[in-house]
Amino acid sequence: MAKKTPTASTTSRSKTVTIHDQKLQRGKGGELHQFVEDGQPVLTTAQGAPVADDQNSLRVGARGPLVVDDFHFREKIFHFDHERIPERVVHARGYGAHGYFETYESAAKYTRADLFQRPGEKTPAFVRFSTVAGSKGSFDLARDVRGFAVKIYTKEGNWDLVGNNIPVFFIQDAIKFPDLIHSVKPEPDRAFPQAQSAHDNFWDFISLTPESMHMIMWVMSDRAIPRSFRFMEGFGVHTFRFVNAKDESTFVKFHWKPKLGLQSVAWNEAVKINGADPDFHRRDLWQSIQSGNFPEWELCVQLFDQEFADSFDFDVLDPTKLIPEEILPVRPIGRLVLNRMPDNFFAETEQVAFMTQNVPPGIDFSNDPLLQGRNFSYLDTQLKRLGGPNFTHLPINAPKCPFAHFQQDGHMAMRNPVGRANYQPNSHSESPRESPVRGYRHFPADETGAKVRLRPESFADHYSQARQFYISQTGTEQRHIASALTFELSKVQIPAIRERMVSHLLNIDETLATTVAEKLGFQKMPRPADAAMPTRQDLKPSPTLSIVERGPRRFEGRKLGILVTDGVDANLLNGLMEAIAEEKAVFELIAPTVGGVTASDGKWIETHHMIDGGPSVLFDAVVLLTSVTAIDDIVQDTAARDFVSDAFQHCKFIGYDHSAVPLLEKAGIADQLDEGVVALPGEEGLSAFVKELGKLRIWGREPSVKLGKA
Ligand code: HDE
Repeated sequence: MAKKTPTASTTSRSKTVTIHDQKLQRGKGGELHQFVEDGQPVLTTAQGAPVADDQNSLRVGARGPLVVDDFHFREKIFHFDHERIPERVVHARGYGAHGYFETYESAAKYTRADLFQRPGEKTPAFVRFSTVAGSKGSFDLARDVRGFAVKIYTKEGNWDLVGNNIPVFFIQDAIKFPDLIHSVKPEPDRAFPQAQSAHDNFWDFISLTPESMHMIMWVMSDRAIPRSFRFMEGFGVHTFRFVNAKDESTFVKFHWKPKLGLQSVAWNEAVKINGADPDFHRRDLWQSIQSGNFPEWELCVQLFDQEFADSFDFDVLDPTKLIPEEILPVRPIGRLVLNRMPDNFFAETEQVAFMTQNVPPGIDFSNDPLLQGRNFSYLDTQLKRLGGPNFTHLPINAPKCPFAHFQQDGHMAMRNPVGRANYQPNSHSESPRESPVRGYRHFPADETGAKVRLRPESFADHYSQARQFYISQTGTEQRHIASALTFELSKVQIPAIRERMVSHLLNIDETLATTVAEKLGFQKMPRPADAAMPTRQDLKPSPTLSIVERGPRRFEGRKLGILVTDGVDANLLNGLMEAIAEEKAVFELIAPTVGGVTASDGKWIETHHMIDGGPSVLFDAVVLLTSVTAIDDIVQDTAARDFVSDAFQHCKFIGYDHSAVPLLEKAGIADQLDEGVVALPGEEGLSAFVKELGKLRIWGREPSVKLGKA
């Protein structure tokens, strides 16, 4: 059959071309796959046959049975029935974004990793944030560790730094991982609770696992309820190795530091966010990237040699320990910017396969037994989840550098090797060859020893760093840890588990232990837990471990909630919106009804939320801009009262127009006003008010808040 030449370039994307007198559209991959009629693509089957009717299945007569000839129906339902793949056994709920890594300066002295050689060079990256325990459909603000998994598509292969937002881990040996995870997941007989550690099984396991105490302090702190993915740190956790071109090794620990500083929410707030917006974290990332506010982290490293490792108080192979930044400062070597959301959640965020063993030349492992166990585990999980060995063919997982190997066939093979030879060695000159110079060389560590099952003595101190973390927190943060422990243990039904936990707390901090015991109604204190290493080291506080100490002091990247009514002072509102934009923050307007309000200048202002759908827990600070004519109605609205009393209880700044005073009264806070409740425009003006918001919270208010007096 004579073929017509396409009328458009075959390399162009999303262009319409004409072949065989038919208009066809190119897909993003350049493939010809869509008929076009009147500018709109024609629906087809997966085999490409145009579909005439997608509303009615093929049947005999108007009311007769369906017929098996209906291949379109069969294919459509078949595919739908197979849409689900197993969710990740841990970190099932996640959200990802694309971006790039930019190198600050050459780190060639320490590593030959190609991505760290040339200052200013950008390398594509994909990041997936996650919670650990909850299933895919669970809520974002669970008290949980957050995954912080980064895939960097380097010119010498993908590097996956599969980290968390907490620098230590619960266990020291990967063989305990299934037990840890079974204990935190819903209990097997009753299948609840979902996405919660507050239940017997988790605390039973933890209280029998003293090595988890350091991590438990972190998980009970506000680190486990971050305000946004954008405001949390990431950690590689384990000690890795950098290896340079001379095959010299330097130990390295990786840290991601958010440019906008650290921020978490309060527990009461987290609980309410989960109801108001279970997608709070993913919506936040989506909105900030879509609006061009690209989140950014610096990649920092702690570099050290064997001599430092030998002199350090703890074993650097023990993943339940960190190296305080005050002892070994972090050094920024590049930055990560997230600037593009995936086109399709499933294709990218769900199918992305992270594996700790994905390292390019120049990055190597240490003997951390948890890391080594992980290197073994991640390949299996991808095979199970993605259904075959060719998951590296999926665009999100494929390297972006050239690659050539002899792996072939298998389910869903999309890129089989070309040419005649599919074996090595061969005598074909065009066929790929090993390269001893460029190729990955494992660091030739000298390893000897008997084959044994044991835990090294150097891993035995489980309490010193747990205490160090606790004493490094501000009073507010310490109170939050005590409340979190009390809440979690209050859900434990077996008294012996609660007691066992308090006996560990006694080895960490006596006041913490007594506070928790009192709140749990203990009649007498248990004995301190027996410790594998009886003497706890008296470590100095490490202020870098506190969130509050290292707050951002800026409102940039945060969100103000402005409650408005009809008659709102137009000047005040416009001034506030300008001040917020100047600070590179954002705002949303909340109104008593859906749609909008009419301002004092007669102009209609569209609003984002009706008050019931826009509670103050969704914002970092709030402002009440009402009017004398509307205030009588709004004070009757319980959602409006909660808006104010929650903001107050959560120690947020509240700005208000003088007409809103009755709302403060109705919310029961009028006699407790402090420096965080500010009459607007205020003596210093709106810009000064917005600058002040950078303090984020008036934590000093927390112990004295009294609600319900209206
Ligand atoms: Fe993971 N972990 N893990 N983990 N992990 C998985 O791999 C595992 C550990 C982490 O967004 C699984 O693809 C073992 C520490 C993140 O896709 C699985 C051990 C740290 C993610 C697995 C650990 C992590 C995972 C499940 C004990 C922080 C999500 C699905 C030795 C440094 C990645 C998957 C994503 C996912 C195994 C411990 C981080 C089963 C055996 C420590 C961020 O392979």
